Order: sequence, then C-alpha cells, then structure tokens
Amino acid sequence: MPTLAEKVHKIILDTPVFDVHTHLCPPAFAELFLWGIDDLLTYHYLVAEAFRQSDVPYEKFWAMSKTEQADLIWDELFIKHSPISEACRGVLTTLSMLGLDVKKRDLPAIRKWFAKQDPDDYLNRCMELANVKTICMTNSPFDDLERPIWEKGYKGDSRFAPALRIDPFLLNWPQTSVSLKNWGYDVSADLNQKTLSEVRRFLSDWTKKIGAHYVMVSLPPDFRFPAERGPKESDCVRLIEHAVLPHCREFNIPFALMPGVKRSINPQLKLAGDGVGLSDLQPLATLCAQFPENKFTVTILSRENQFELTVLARKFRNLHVFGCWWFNNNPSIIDQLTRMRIEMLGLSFTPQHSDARVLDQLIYKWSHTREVLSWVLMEKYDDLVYSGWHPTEAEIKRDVADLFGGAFEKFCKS
Ligand code: FIX
Ligand code: ZN
Repeated sequence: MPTLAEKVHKIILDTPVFDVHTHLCPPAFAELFLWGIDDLLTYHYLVAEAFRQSDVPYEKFWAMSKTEQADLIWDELFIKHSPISEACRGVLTTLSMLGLDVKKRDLPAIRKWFAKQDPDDYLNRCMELANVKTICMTNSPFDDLERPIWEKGYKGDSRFAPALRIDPFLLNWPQTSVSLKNWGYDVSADLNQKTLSEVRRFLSDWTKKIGAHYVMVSLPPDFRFPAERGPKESDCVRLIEHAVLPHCREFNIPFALMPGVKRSINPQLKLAGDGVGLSDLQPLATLCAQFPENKFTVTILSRENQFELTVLARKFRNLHVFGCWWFNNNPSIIDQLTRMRIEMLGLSFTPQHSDARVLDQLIYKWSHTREVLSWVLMEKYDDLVYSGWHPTEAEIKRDVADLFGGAFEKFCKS
C-alpha cells in the first residue's frame, strides 16, 4: 500500500497542467518559436547572470551570434563555476530529462543532438515530459513579427491558448494611437468618446481574431487607479475604465494584471535589464471593489507584496491570484508563497505558471515546481490526517487538478 506521501507525489506527477502564462507559441510562429540549447542558454535570466561573471563589454556581447553568446554563457556559468543557480540548474534538469548526459559537459555534442530534432515532434516530447496539456501564449498585436501571422488568418493550435497582451497600448498612449490609426481605427491622441469606442473595436477585433482567453498587462510599481475621477486621471486609467473593463465584461474574460516590474533599469542588458519594485495595492483593491462584474487575475513581482495580495484575494472573489512570477520562481520562494497561499486561500488560487520563453523550459520549470508542491501538499494533507480527516485519492486528484489550472479555467468561465 502506498503511503499518503507517495500517493500525493504520484498524483502531482500524473496531473496534466494548464499553464496559465507563458511566452511560448507553436512552430507556425517561425522565428518566434524558441527551442533548443542555444535558446536555452541565451535565456535572459542566464544573460543577467553571465554578465556578473564575465567582463565582456555589453556591445561586444550583443554583436555576437546567438551561438557565440551561448558559448560564452556556457563557459562562464557552467564550466568556470558550478551551475548552481535556479536558471542554470534548469538547463541541466531539462537536458537530463531529455536523456542527455550532462556530466560530460560536452556542448558541441548537445548541439548535435538538438540539430537532429524535428520541431513538431520535439514540441510533443517537451509537452509530454513536462506533462503540460495547454500552454497560454502572450499574443501581442503590437509585435511586428506576430501581427502578420494572425492577419494572414492563422487558425490556431488547440494546445496553445491565446491571450491578448496590451502593454504598449495602456502604458504608451498616445504614441500607440499612431499604430491604431495606421491599422484603420479612427482614433486620436485625445481619449474622447469616439476614440474610446474605436479602441473597444480594436480590442473586440483582436479578441475575436485570436480567441483570447484573457486580456493581460504588466504594470510598473507606481501604477495608480484613482477611486475618484479627476483632471489628473491618466490615459492608462481612462483606457482601463472606459475600454478594457467594459470589453472584458462584454466578452466575459478576465483582465490579468502583473504589477511590480520596473522596465529597463539597466538598458545595456536589454531583455535582461528589468527590475522590481514594491507596488501600492490600493489601486487593485479599488478595481476589485468598484468593478464587481469584472474578473481580475493577478500575479505580483515584489516578494514583499505577496502577503497583502493574498489577503486581498480573501476579500474579493473577483480576484484570482496566480503564479510565482519571475524572480519569485525559485524553490525557496515557491515553497513559502504556496504555503502561505494555501493557508489563507485553500485551493482557490493557481500556485504556478511557467513563464517559459523557450519551449524546453517547460520541462524544468514544471519539474522543479512539482517537487516543491509535492512537499507542501504532503504536509498539508498530513495535517488533515492528524485532525482525523483522511483525504481520499479522488479528493487529492480533484484538488491537484484545480491547482494545476483547473481553478483558473473555472474562474475564466465563471
Ligand atoms: O511581462 C512578462 O510577461 C514577463 O514575464 C516578462 O517580461 C519577463 O521578461 C519574463 O520572461 C519573466 O519571466
Ligand atoms: Zn511573462
């Protein structure tokens, strides 16, 4: 007879995941489809770490080919030092689970193995190894490489769930109005009634075109959403109140908010140069209270905001917390955050999303998360047993399915 701990561990390994936020896409997205060893090694988490060890000038690094950058990162982070950080360990977990022998430290041999893979078969293999059934994408009409794919009538892949990403639109109005105008929307820099209704037409068109499951934005720590209207109301606030929220209500989809990112605090690091800041959560509380007909799903970057966000979720059932985002996606932090969230929210949240940018990362991000979640859940179920409550296997399966995206899907559909 397996012990309770063994049962929990097996259920966690066997339950497929609905990955609620990634930057992945199917092979049809051509150069946006990232996979393989050089994309793994040039992940921006590793770029940031490599610059701490190497004294290569920024311009010299960025002038290198992807393979040369990957060589440098491998040399600095795996050969000259032990690959002990979470992002380095992730590369090794991925390669090992794919059946490669990492102890040989043979990068050319690893490259040869990847060169033989067929992208479509490899996608299936990664999804199987990670046990991920659905991958939410980050779809941006503002991305010049992605927009034409949808405009040419791309019909989608049922394994990939589209999500409409609107950062430039909320954070960079009126500059973004120029793009909308070029695409045939009768907008002006001034957010008058006509412009707001054209903005809604834009959101509707793209929500329908891609079949968006939600609308998403990442926000700086100083984001404000005033309870009172006033002359100081920003374009972002007006767009949220008069375009995004009514749009989400009309389509019955959540508005996903990711507060706390300070973009480009070191521009020399490019994509790796973003930082974190403490957010004021009053704007989120105002949104949840003022718009009970809207659904908000939120992950937050600052570790110091996590407790307040969890308390907020207890107060508003139109708020669904998800994931250990970015700098929080480290085992010690996942462990702490998940315990705290379970203790305050039970099973009504989504502990993790992968945020994978490179397909193969699904393997390590979900494997590492599963290990941590196993320990946490084993303890929580054990505590129930001490109280005389014996969870059945079916109950544990139901709970884990909820934690692995089931609760999120229900929230989206509610
Ligand atoms: O804004 C986001 O969706 C972030 O996840 C990214 O911008 C970030 O670069 C990332 O990859 C974090 O994991
Ligand atoms: Zn992301």
